[in-house]
Amino acid sequence: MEKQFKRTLITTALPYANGPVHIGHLAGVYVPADIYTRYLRLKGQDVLMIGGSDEHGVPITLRAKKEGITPQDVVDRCHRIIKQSFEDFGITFDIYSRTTSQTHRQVALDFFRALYEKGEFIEKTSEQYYDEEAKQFLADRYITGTCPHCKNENAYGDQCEACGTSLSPTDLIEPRSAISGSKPVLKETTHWYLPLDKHEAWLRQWILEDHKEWKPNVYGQCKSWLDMGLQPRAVSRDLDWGIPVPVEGAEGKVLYVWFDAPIGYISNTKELLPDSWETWWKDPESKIVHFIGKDNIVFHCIVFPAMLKAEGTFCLPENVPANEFLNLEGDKISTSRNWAVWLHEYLEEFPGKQDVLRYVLTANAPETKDNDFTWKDFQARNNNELVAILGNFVNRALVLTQKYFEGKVPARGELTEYDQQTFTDFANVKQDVERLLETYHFRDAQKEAMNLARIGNKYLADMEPWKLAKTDMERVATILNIALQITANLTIAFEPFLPFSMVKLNQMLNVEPLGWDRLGATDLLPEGHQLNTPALLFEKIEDSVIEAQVQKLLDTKKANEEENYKANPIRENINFDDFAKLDIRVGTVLECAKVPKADKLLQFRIDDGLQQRTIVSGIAQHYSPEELVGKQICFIANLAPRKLKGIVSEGMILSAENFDGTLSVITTEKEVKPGSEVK
Ligand code: B3M
Ligand code: ZN
Repeated sequence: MEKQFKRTLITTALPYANGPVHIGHLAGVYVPADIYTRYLRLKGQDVLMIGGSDEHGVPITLRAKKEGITPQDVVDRCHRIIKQSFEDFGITFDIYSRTTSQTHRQVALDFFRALYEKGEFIEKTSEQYYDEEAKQFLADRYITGTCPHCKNENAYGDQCEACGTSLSPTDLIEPRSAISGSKPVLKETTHWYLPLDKHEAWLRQWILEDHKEWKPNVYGQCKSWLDMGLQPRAVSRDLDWGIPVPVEGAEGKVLYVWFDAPIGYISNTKELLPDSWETWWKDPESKIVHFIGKDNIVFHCIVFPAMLKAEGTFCLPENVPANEFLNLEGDKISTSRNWAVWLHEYLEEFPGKQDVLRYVLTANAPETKDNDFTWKDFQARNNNELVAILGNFVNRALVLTQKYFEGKVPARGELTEYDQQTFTDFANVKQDVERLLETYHFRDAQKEAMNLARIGNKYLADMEPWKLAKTDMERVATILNIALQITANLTIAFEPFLPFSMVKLNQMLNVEPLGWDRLGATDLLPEGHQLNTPALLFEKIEDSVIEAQVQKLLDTKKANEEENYKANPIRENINFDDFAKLDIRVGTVLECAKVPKADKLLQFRIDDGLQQRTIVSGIAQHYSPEELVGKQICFIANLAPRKLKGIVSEGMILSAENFDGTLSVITTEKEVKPGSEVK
């Protein structure tokens, strides 16, 4: 038997307050969380939905620097916009607060102190790069230099993007600070670490044995982390933006953003319920569910639970139904490249159409794999489903009732077999929707609700009451009564998914929300009940509107490409002799395999015309090894051999880098003999 809980605490990932929110946020976290919350509330359960902005961390300081304002200015502005967008889309938080609040600072500090005093941290001193001009320690991404492996001059402190090797900042030759451009110096710094390795055993049991019901994408990611072995994680940073570490001698150090952010769930609960928040977090009768995106899985399934366990008085989450990513028209959504549909812009361009977006994002939710949002699909789902099925059915039922019965629910006479069958067809809707919602299958749950509308639509189309009106008004009355009962059921079933439209529909039906428990009933509207004048629930979206949205994205793409070109201008001229030094050849790929422990590298065996040679290339994220075997590729044949991850690479495979960073290897247009020169 599944455990029954007294109350449910629903948390939603705290978005970084360094920009507005987009459809990816809604689809991944907030719409499913809102559907779940609304559903539980409709069931009369005790539930809280907690949200807020994540206002610390390096990206916010960078944004501030770029704009010449303070980090506080950045988060004040972004928090306001984000909060408004959520409100506009009907995301029904019980509280939406922020991690710069006083309550949060206090709760986070107390949490840190509790762990510190219990000896749950280890302290480690290491040497890290320090920018003497900017007077600050440098995060890995803010150090650039020459890659020791391929000599790329613009490698980052954590990775060389040219050859794919992961680095630590001290590997770089001639490091430079990305902030001031000066040469950073190594300086000792002490930080506090959460020894995750100490928590590994119970985490394995708790996740891998006790929570086999978690979504496969979540379970799988946890398993691979646990199988790799957990390492201590620093919970502090050298930074001037954040919550100062409350320990003597920790000047200039703040809590790592991923330490304080999940504590934000707790502080926001406390801000909302100063007297009873602890019940929600500490009573084993509370069910805690974290709604997040897939990039946050490790923090919510491993790090935060370890923090809670170390503290000792909190409950662990019961489930973490993380979603995969939503892409936009085939490309990854990106704030910095402006590749997104921003919620505030959507509402300006599609006023009043919140539910259309909620519907489409749920219908196409990235529940098990990454999915793509396209404007064509948006239009098709609106026109073919919301308008043609749900809207059409409801409208016919209401308009015909106005026409033949002055808007009063007509009396139901004797039922035919078909009528009975129609009732039977949706008798299970409540049970089905509940089962799906309770197991976080939101797309399928919404499909069930739409199925109810399909049943209604088919019923009216088959019965054709408009034809019977000339001969058999009694029959028409029965048919419309049934259609109206289905309509009333739709207002219940769709309430968690399409809240705005169901307010309208309830208004047209002249009823207060009918109550979840009555879903499936066939007597929701009594005979003689007066309906209000109907209006259209949804309207068709024309091609021109969709084309304008697609054009807007094409313009963004073009602007990005121009920008990229500017950032990557043609280099200065060289002599022919310089070019002639390069010996570029065609080779045939004989074998290709992934390099262990290097997620970007592929190892090739190439037929170069004369013999075979090994080449290592950083394209593993763009090709699977099988795809390349048998292909003719171009490579630099006279590049001095060098070692990558212990393998001697004899040459370099040429590929074109798209502006979005994707790579495409260069092949020949016609087949040529291996060893042919490229000139
Ligand atoms: N702000 C990362 C993100 O927006 C982070 C989530 C915090 S949840 C506690 O993806
Ligand atoms: Zn390199």
